[in-house]
Amino acid sequence: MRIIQMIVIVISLFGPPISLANANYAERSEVQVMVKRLAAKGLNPNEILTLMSEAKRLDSVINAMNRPAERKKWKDYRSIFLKRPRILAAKSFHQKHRETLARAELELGVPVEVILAIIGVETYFGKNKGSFRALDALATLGLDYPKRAKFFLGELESLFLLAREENLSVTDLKGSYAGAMGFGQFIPSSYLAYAIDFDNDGRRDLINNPADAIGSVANYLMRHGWDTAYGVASIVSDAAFNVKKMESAIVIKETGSELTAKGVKGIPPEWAQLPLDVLGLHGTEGDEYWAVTKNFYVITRYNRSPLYAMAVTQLSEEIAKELAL
Ligand SMILES: [Ca+2]
Repeated sequence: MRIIQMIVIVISLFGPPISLANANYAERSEVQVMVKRLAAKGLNPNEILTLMSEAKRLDSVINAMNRPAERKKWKDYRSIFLKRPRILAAKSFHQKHRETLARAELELGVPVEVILAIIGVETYFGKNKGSFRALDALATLGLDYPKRAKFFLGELESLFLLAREENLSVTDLKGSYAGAMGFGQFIPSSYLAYAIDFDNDGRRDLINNPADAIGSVANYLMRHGWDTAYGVASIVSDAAFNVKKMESAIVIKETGSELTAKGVKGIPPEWAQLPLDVLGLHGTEGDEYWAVTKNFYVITRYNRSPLYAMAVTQLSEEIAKELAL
């Protein structure tokens, strides 16, 4: 009797926590609604429910959502991405994919160094594509993270549509804690909308095919309005009065000459007629102010954080210098 009790205790201490691992997401009312919508688009409801019953709630995903890198100040954020090894990794990725990158710039109008900087910041050129199952990450956030539930439930739905469209297995798809996948970390809805087959093999593979990833990053920026006619950001001074909140979202509204007339110094003369905003950042040597163009805004369509967009901008400049582009 005692031995049996001990065995029971040992099993309950060290055995698999079956009831905890399985959150029974298939039974949730939100999932039933999602399944109905997907069924209306021709997906098999039983297959989706089976997959949802296999989806796991991951506390690590919720914890990661609650401490994003974007909460850092610019001086700390910058040092994560503007390091020498990442610039050298860009160089070696460029050596391998030089022709594809050049073709992306030619056909889609986004500079090679900007494409490289995005892939470099997102995944260190494919080295850190993420090891969370997209199904688990999106189910956890869509069903157990009320703050962003609506958004992530939408992405979960897109994940099923994506798997059908690209003939992928939902349970094989891996990515970040937020369900972003592949070299450029596309969330499922972006994958569906902006991924392109850039090597013409009949598939859009952003996870294992760097050519498709390169073309798709460029396509994403092009479709959001990238304009090769002008730059991204230029440092200015005497601009503090024009910045309501440091390190906050930008609104492109005043032209360069309007800002100059108000007293902002250092706006590039070729930006006189261009709509701009001024971004304030807490830099290593105190507060710094940048005039930013619509291209900067376009980068924030990839990731809303202005710190992210500035990291991409500055990394792209370092890469351009290194590659003599
Ligand atoms: Ca392809």
